[in-house]
Amino acid sequence: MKLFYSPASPYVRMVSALALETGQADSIERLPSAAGPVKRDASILAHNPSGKVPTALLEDGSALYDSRVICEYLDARHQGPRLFPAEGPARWQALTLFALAQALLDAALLARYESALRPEDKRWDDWLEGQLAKVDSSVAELEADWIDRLEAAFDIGALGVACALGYLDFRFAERDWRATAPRLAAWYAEVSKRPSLAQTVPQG
Ligand code: 99T
Repeated sequence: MKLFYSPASPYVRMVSALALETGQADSIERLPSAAGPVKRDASILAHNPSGKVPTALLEDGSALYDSRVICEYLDARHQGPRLFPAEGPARWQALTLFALAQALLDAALLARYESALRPEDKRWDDWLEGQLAKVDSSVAELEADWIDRLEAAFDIGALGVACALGYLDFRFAERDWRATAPRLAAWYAEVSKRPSLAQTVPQG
């Protein structure tokens, strides 16, 4: 599989970490890319109209996106224990937790683009605060309602949450999400030791 890649992207990190967890990292060829919401990358656009990373290319040239689909595709392709539970409540809980991690990230990324990309005279503080409030309420929900499950099982939901929290450390270190989420912070410190996460710390 070929993968349009960015070392800063938490969504790409989910794919890379899952590939490491499932012993498939060597089968992925990284393609350099420069995805951006304003200046778009024509090489990605040729395969994915959103122009976003991750975008994967299969042997037959067909494209797979987004991170959720690529993760589930890779998980279906190996023989070891699955990160996507196959059925029952475990599956729906894992997918909901994964969706929560994605929603946290979507809000964080919009906040990042607002403050790093948008010209200063066009910024709207209330909108930025609205995105950061989504990040904060997601962290609060993880601490209050998901922490027992996070401590009990490492599945696609937990992997997604770890990548989301890693992105907060990477781009929003000054906001200190740990201050209001001590159990989540302790869980994250432990889970970050997994080679799949230790080897994919965001850079850029
Ligand atoms: O918005 C764009 O056009 C370019 N942005 C991206 O490609 C980001 C890179 S993270 N990726 C996504 O938004 C993917 C979201 C999708 N739902 C998925 O794959 O799950 C860049 C982070 C940073 O540099 O701070």
